[in-house]
Amino acid sequence: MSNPLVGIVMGSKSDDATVQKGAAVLDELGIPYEVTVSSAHRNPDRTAEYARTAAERGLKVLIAGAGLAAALPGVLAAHTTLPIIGLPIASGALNGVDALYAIVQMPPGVPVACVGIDNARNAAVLAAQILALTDPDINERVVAYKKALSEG
Ligand code: RP5
Repeated sequence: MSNPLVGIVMGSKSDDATVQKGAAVLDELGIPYEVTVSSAHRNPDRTAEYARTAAERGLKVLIAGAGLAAALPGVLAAHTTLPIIGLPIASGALNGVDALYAIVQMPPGVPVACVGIDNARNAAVLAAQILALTDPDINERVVAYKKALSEG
């Protein structure tokens, strides 16, 4: 795969099955990506370093999947100005509602986008749409993807 444009980060290996549904969409759209497991709580230094170096490594947008007290998207956003797409993952007693609230309720000035619980596919499509703004080839593939949706 050529240089990754999308960085997919997840808080735990246990998030992988959900996150991979987004990776499959990026594959379908021919968008290079990298996948990393790094928890905001268990690996705070590594997670910050990942975000701090993401732009210089050529990444353009980050997808961050996490469950429970899902700090990962917000912590990444604290260390980079790249757009972050938060993906709340269903797990634990609150089944993803906790993660949804944690991700969506960022303080003013430090936003992260947020897709629905377990909706990794939408996280990938949104990432593709962001990349499509400046990449005509990706734009063409996104337009074709949307056209296929409209044709059912
Ligand atoms: C979060 O806690 C992870 O994103 C995961 O969704 C959840 C549970 O993690 P594990 O206990 O399965 O590692 O940090």
